[in-house]
Amino acid sequence: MKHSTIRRALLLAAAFPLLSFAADGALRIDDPYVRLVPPNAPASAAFMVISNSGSTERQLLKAQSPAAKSVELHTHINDHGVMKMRQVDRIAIKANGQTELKPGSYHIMLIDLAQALNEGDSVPLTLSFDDGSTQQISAPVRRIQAAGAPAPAMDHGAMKH
Ligand SMILES: [Cu+2]
Repeated sequence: MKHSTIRRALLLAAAFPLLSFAADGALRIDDPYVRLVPPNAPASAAFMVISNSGSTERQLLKAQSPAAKSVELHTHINDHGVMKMRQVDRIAIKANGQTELKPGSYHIMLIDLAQALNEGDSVPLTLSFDDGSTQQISAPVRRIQAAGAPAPAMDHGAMKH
């Protein structure tokens, strides 16, 4: 009972991520999700689209979540044909632009998961930006189809942290 109340609250938070931002309206988070990984996987990643309708570039500086011991901002680089993950200090969202966090590109790395993820679980995330604002979102755990896209999307599990 208590659990379902919490889940409902998380779903509401996911449905109305803009409420806390109504006054300013510059940053919007769309379609957040966390990759479903096998029960014993040490890490997963969160993806989303961050839109900036303001006239100045914004930077995502930090992400936090109770779902993992450590949360890092990552990107992928192409190192002589091999896709590798790298930690980054920040992820920029251009003025009047958007940045997509997606497999093979920018992502929020969830390292040392607190518990196994199940499809449909909601993972709370707090995002901190360079203007001092924060956004609390809830990202559902989703199965990602590999759909014939081999290396870039598949190498998460093999990466060492
Ligand atoms: Cu990563």
